[in-house]
Amino acid sequence: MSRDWRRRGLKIERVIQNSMSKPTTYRFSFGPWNISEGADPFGPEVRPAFPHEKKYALYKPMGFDGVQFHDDDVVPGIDELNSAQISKQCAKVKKMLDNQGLTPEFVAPRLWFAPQTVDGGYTSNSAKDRKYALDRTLRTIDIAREIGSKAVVLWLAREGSYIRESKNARLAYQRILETINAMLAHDKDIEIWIEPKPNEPTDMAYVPTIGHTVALAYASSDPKRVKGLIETAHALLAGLDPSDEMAFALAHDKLGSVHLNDQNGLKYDQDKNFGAANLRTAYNQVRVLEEAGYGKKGEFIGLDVKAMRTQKGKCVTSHLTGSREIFLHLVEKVRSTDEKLVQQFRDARDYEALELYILKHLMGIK
Ligand code: GLO
Ligand code: MG
Repeated sequence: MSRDWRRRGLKIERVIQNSMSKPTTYRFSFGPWNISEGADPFGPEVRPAFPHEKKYALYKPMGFDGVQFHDDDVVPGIDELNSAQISKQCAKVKKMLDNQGLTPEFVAPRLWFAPQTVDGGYTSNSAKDRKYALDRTLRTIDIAREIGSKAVVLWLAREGSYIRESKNARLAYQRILETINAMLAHDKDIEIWIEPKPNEPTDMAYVPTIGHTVALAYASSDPKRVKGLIETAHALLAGLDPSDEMAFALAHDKLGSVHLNDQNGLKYDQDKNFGAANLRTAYNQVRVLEEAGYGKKGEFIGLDVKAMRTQKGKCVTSHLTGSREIFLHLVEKVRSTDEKLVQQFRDARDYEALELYILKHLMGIK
């Protein structure tokens, strides 16, 4: 074991001890797109539109303190505006956030809608389109700073391919790294949180897992400022366990945020309510976060959940409050797990007994 790893091990132990001594008070966030009108690829909206501006007043009463933004959630029509107009709009949003007592958790460049990003942004084969993607990303950093956010999220939606031969994958990875370095150079304080996803909309994405994210972070010009955002459904789509993905990021001190939700098998990205498909997997995500003291430095419990299309109503939010509630119940389950007993089962290598204990604990059976 190298010195560095031993030191990191000790640091992790300290974090665990700290997290045990004082329970975390969790703060929650979501993005305005999580209140939607129910459109899917096969049909239109089924609920009346509810304007973004009105959504922000709902956060606090629902128990949420953080707002996740796309650049054009902050500045609608961003591509048509000059920098003075963008700054003016940012000041307006900042004032609204301050008035509501809300924290802007992050801003993400929406690089999957514009005609310039049809075949990817940073990894497009067109130099002109790559320039559009970079310019828009640097503008996103400025927006984040102006509204008081310390992080930019890169969900690399179209950085991938539909057929392998369409792009040079090695070059694509280098271009993603160059972009990250250009972002770090543009602003000396901003953090970059990459949100990996293995597919959808592309068939094969270039940064499919947190392992890829962490490798990019270490290869970058300022590894401390490059982290990951792990979404439950994305990890499951990659055939991986979301709690192990989170544990990997946490072991490297690289978990910027999470998008908790759920996913019923290898299908389209479902963004189901947290715990809805697999309560035990949800419990294990909470367990990993709680054990590492996640949230103690102000990290948010971010949700990325979608209301069912079948749900009636003008402004459906029950999937958000429900997911938050389940998270908090699972925190109680984690805190009331008999860790001494778990240790005894581990020592005896009696994982059958451990499994039964966990299942009964989750079901509330003594
Ligand atoms: C889609 C992603 C997406 C991002 C959001 C923030 O699969 O989860 O919702 O989280 O655009 O970048
Ligand atoms: Mg997400």
